[in-house]
Amino acid sequence: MVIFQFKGKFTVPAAVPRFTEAPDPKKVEEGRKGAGKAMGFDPLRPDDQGKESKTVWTFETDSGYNSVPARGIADPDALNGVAQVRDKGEKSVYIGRTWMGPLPAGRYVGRMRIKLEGPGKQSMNMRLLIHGIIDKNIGFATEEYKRTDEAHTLIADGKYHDYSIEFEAPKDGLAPCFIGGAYTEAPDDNRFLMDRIVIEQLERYTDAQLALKNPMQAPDGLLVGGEPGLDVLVVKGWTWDTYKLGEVLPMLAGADRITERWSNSGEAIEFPQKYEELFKYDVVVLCNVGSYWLQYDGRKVLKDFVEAGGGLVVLGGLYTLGQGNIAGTTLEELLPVTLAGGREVQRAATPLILKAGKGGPNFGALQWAGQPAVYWRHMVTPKAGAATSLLAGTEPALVTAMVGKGRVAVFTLTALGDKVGNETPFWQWTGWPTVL
Ligand SMILES: [Ca+2]
Ligand SMILES: [Ca+2]
Repeated sequence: MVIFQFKGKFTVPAAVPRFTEAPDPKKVEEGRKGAGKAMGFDPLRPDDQGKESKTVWTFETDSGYNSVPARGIADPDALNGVAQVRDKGEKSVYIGRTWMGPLPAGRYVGRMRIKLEGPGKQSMNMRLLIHGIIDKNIGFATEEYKRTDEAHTLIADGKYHDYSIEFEAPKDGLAPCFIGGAYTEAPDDNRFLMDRIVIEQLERYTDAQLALKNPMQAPDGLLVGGEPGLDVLVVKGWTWDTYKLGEVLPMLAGADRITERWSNSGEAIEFPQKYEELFKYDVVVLCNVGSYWLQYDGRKVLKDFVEAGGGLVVLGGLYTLGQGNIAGTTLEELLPVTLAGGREVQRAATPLILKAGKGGPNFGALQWAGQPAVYWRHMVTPKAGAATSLLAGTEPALVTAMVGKGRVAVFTLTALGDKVGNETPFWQWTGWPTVL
């Protein structure tokens, strides 16, 4: 049980409440396959329709960064107790929410939860803005205006209703803005409230769909590798230092041949989007990095880079592989493993001891006496034809395969967990830098 204390005091009950029901195995399984997104609604409110899944995002109009100059007011009907308001006496105010994203490419509907307290004519104009891509105005009004479009008619019955706007995000990483104005001809008689905007994905575009919209091809004659010598592009996500990337890569390539990009929680910041930018490297290392922020262009360029002879190393963690929204992308096609899904990083019942497997590289000569151990690992499966040159217990720890002229290596282990006995966490083992 996790208790969040927002205000006041909470006393833990003297007698710990017992669980009266065993967990539903079907729900547990569903949860394991989910995206692992944080909840954005209040599960204690039965009227909260904020169904949470990897395709629904809830944006309160009174929290998060919002550049719409709107005012919040306490409202018991608002799902989080606060809504934007055009109060009595006000003829016209700004309402809305900006930067609702980043979203993966696809088709969406934005549902605005709005309450009108009558009587009198009221209207709302909503500007749907995705910078550089969409900028259009959608009008909504009460029926006194005798609008014929039912979907755009506002209901002034003192209750919250959802009003929808559909839109397309033609590429990954966009963040729509709903910038609106609420207006009335009878400011002393009525009030307008906007609680939240729920963005629901109607269709996610696969990379195959995006490829049709956006054909890309490496320029003729462009070769992988750039200057002579090893050039490495590394995206340093969380636990990069535990993995000792900061020591190992300079030993391999020399510090001046390493280009760093950063990732906080899976997003690769400023990953190359053009063939000429990526093909000057020999190897790309993605440490705990997911697919969204590579964007379609970055994923496609990376796939063509590997097929043309580049190397790709993927290091496991909470934000990558099945937990990095890689399924359905060109990145998934590159991987020598089949992903398990949104909860695939799981703790081993007992530490899994690393040992040499089959196929190159040959790790047989390393000092195995230290019992290098893995605690949490991705529950992924090697694809046919892949080599498993490192094992954790009997499970694959390093899986490699040729893809076109290039090679891909996936470490299914994560640098997470605590020592429990005489074993050594693998990242503290003397052989680990050699393996990496
Ligand atoms: Ca609200
Ligand atoms: Ca080179």
